[in-house]
Amino acid sequence: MPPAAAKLSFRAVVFDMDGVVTRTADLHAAAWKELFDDYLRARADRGAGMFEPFDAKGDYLAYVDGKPRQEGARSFLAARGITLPDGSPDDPPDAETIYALARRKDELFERRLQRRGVAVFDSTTALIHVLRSRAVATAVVTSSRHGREVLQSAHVTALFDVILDGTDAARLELKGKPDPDIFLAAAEHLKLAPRQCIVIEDAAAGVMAGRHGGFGLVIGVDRGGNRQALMRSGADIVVADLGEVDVDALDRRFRNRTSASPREPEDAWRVEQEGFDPAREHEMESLFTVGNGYLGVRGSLDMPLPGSQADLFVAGIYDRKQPALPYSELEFLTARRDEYAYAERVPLPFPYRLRVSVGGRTLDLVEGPWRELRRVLDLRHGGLQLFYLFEDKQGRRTAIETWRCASLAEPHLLLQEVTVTCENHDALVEIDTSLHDPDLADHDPHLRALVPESADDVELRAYATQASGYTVALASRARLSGESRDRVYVQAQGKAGVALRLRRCVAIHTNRHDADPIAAARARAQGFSWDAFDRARAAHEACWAEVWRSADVTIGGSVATTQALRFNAYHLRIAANRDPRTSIGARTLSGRAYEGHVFWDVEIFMLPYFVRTFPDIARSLLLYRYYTLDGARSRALSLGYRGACYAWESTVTGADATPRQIILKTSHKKIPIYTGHEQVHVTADIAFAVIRYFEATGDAAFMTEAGAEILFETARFWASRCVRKDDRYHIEAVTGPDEYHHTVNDNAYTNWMARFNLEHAGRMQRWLARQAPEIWKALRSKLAIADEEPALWAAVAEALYLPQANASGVIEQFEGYFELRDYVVPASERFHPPLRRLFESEKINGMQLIKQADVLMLPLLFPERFTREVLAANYRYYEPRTDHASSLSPAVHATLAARLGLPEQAQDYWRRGLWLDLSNTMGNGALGIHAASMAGAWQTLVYGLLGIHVGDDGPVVDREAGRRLPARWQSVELSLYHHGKRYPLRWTAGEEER
Ligand code: IFM
Repeated sequence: MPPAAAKLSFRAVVFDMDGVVTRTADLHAAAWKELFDDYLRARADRGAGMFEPFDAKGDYLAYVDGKPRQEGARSFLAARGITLPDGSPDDPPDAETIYALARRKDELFERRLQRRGVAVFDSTTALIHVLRSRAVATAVVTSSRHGREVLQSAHVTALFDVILDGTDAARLELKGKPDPDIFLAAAEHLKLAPRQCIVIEDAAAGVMAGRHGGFGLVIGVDRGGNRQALMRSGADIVVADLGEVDVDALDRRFRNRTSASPREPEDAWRVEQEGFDPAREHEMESLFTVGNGYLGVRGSLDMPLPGSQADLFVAGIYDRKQPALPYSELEFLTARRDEYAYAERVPLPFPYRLRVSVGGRTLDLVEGPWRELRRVLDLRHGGLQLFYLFEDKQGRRTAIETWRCASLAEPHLLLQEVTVTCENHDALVEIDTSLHDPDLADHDPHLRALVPESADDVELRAYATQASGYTVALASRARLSGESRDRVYVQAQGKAGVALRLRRCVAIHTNRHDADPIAAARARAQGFSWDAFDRARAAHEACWAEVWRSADVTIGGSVATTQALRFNAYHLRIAANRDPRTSIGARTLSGRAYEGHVFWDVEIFMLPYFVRTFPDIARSLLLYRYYTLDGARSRALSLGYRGACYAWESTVTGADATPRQIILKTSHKKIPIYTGHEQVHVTADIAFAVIRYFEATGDAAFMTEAGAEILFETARFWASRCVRKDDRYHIEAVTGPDEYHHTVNDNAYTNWMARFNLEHAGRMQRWLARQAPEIWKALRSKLAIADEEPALWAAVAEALYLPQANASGVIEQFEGYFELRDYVVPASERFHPPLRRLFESEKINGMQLIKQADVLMLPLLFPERFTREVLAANYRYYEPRTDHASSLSPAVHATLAARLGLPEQAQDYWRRGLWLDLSNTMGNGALGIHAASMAGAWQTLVYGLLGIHVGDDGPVVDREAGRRLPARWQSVELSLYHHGKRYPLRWTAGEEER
């Protein structure tokens, strides 16, 4: 008798129909093509735009695949900048409405169906038979109204316990994919929870729906060219055909995945990862970073592997560029920059390093053999746990559990706890806690090891940076439980089932804060009492409880969304500290990308978040700009201007650290980078943030001590940077936020921001002269502000040319932009890092293709200055021309789509930003998380989806918010600061109707 097959953990599989079960996807694609090509050609013939045919692959997959017909038509046309009225279901097929087009598509599809009949994928039906023989229920869903007929003609209805098609979806008022409604309804009909089911889909929108519905596992089927999109949309596995699926292997994946997917409220407090995938290990290290803003440590394994990027970063520790380290992508490098000693943030040795051996055998993932690995990031308490299970050929199992944190209460202190249990055997256990890295030169090429005088009970390590003269000292103490002395290397007899516990503290100091960092590290480590370990942990956790009082956002009805929001809030908090001499790098202290440089990301994307959650951190981030004013002044001078011109990429002195070129690793081609000297809008962005901070906090002390000086010096810069031609001022040779176009004149965004800067400097001068005349006097003399200067700022502001909306309501991005070759971005080219574009940088400089929101930043930052019509016209124009190669872009589009009453687009863009790191949707998480996107997603939720308005009486949620929020949400709770007071806010579904 064959052995009985093991019971499977998943209870049902929900199949998408077209392209997964039936071979109907190509019929749909062909019908859409015929429909759109006819329509677009007819439009072009009457002079409304150029004819650009529908791409039956790219456009089909991106805009219509998996969606209900009306939605598909609307979303493709929107991508081409065409908006049609919805019309009504009775519209004749030749009417120019969404309903009419959808109906025509239906007719074209039916005609094809009748001609060709329906074939099925045999591998899919074979899988269904195996599943059913193993007591797994099956369902099929489709947004096609003909779903049932199609299944009947294919003779497969008997294979499914539940069938839901477009007709059912309309009757049940289910929203189309990427909303998860139809999958959720299938699970409900099966009387199962989504987490007990697997979804199988071939469309990116469907994969997203499965993911957002909280299904246990989502399988993508790539029938050609769609693998990346399916992965980016959140597929756990992508196969070319279901013939590749082995049900038992699938069950293992399901068990691993479901232990990681959030379902219970408590799951929203942690992020888990099971198993080990060498290709994704660097990405995991970024996600599982612990830190406290003073320092960050990547979430590497305690026993690092040769390829681990087990970095410690201390804020503000930079050194001269090492060309061998990556810049923003692994595929390119930047040259050595000898002239600047603070060009690159320094990776430092891993402070939690362990070597463990049991019975003389090293236990790590190289030596193995390991059976289980799990990482759990405890968001609530700011700690990381790792669980390893090793099992040798003789079946001897050893479990290692570790916990680590970077204390939020005492930022120079790291704690670690290690438990080793020989589960079913006795053996000698050895734990070596030495911080020595034999490959220091490779891992940390900036460092020269110093030889500090060692002390008996403390392991001391110190390093000097090559050019910048920093000293970093680490002092580590470790003690095995039950012992009375500390040892770097411990040995103990392990007994079956008995846990051996080791605790460690590591102190980290640098000469940025301590004259003698080695002594300071030693003193802190030696001063640490083991009796106080639990107290130190409790103090750290109490600080996190405090963090969550201000930063927590909970979504009733979506554990996964709450988890993502908390994950982002966790990362934003561990990126920031209250040291006004440092700020937040684009990828925080979680990775090497962008060399730890500080961009406008802080002032425009993150500041609005900190201002409302941790206003003291916001203040400190602005003070960083105050302390780097001297660098900005020297920069303005060296460029031939007055005042202060902030660095596009900044480190610690205010000097510009942007590389002048990058080098492609493959071809060694050198690509010039213009952003450093041209992206001057950052100067006005900082002034803008100063004003917004002041408005939100009323912090007059900040304004008089630092803010006003920033405003005056930056206004001075603009007054000298603007050039007068005829009767107007212009700003020439700049790069706007869209980095695909350099050396342009009158970039609308730059000009608007400069004008804001000039105007507000003038206002502040008048305010200061009135409120604090002594301070104004002192400042005037310190900065040698001539009597006529404030009037000049006002005059330049007044006469500064601001590109205006044209007859269609569209503002030209810069002089001559509309004359460039038009380019509507196909879906397949969206949301990728800009690497490929770099190969053709000069070509794209001549096209209308843009990298990220540029003109659209204006209605985002100045909502009251643009009518709804102008906002809509610009959104319609620029959105299809944007490839979102920057992680900053989705949140901007999400907020504006929400304001425009386009909830589906808003939610779609929002999810992209919210899950950008957790889903690694840009594929470049290995070098660190994307802090601006995280904070941008928070801004979209608060100001876009919830429509929160902050008036004199504090923040208020818009009564119409429910129209923009996902239908499944029952409530949102959060709190915001305004003028020193924290306002708890709540939105509850259905309340507006009451
Ligand atoms: O500041 C951004 C810029 O807008 C696009 N490139 C990446 C930078 C860092 O995030």
